Amino acid sequence: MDMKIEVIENVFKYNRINAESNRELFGKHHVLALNILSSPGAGKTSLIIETIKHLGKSVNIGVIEGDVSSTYDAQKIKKYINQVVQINTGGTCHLNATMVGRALEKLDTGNMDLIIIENVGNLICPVGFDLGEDYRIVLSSVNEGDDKPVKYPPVFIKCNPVLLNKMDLIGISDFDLGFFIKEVRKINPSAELLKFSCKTGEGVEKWIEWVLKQVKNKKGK
Ligand SMILES: Nc1nc2c(ncn2[C@@H]2O[C@H](COP(=O)(O)OP(=O)(O)O)[C@@H](O)[C@H]2O)c(=O)[nH]1
Ligand SMILES: [Mg+2]
Repeated sequence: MDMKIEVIENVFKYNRINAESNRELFGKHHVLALNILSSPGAGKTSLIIETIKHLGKSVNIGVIEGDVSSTYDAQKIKKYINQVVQINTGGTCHLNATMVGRALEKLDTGNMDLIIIENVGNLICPVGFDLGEDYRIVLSSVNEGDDKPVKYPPVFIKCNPVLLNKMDLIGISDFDLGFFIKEVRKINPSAELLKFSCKTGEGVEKWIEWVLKQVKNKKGK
C-alpha cells in the first residue's frame, strides 16, 4: 500500500523536474509555450492551423502534436510549417514533461518564437501534468454542451485563457452562452474568455491578438 503511494509521488516529482527543464529551455530562448487541452474534436488542430495562417509569416512557430496513435494531425500541420513533431503516447491519456522534452530536441527551439503543444484530447488527465508551458489553455466547443465547466471543473480552474470554439453552431444548439460564462467565472473569475469559430473565422482575431501579445511579452523578458 505504502509502495503504491510512493510510486505515484515519484511520477509527479519526476514530471516536475522535467517540466522545470522544459521551462528553462523556453526561458533561455524567450519562446512562448502554449499547452492546449480539450476534448477530442473540440478544434485544437483547427485552431493551431488558424494561428499558423495568421502569424506564420511573422512568428516562428513550432508544434508538438500529442495523440494516442497516428501522425494524422502532424501531417495536417506539416502542410503549413516544417517544425512539427508528433508524440504517440501509445495509450496514455496525456502528455508528460519527459515526452515534451524529447520532442523539443527535435525542434529548432533556439530559433522559435512560439511553441504550441496540442495535448491528447481529454479534459481530465492532462490537467495534472505541467509540461513547462507558459499558458495552459482549455478549448471548449459549442457542440460539447454548456455544462463542461460544471462537470470538469479542474481543467477550467487550472487553465487561462478559456476558449470557446464552434460559435457558428450556437444558433442551432441549445448551448446557453450566459450559463457557460457564469459557470466559468464562478470557478475561475480571472480567466480570460475568448469565443470564436475556426470554421467562419469570426472572433479568431481576438485569439491572434492575445497570442501575439504574449509572444511579444516573452521576447521582451
Ligand atoms: N462547425 C465547426 N466545426 C469546426 C470548427 N472548428 C473545427 N471544426 C471541425 O471539428 C472537427 C474536429 O476538429 P479538430 O481541429 O481536428 O479537433 P481536435 O481533435 O481538437 O484537434 C473537424 O471536422 C473540424 O473541421 C468550428 O469552429 N465550427
Ligand atoms: Mg487534433
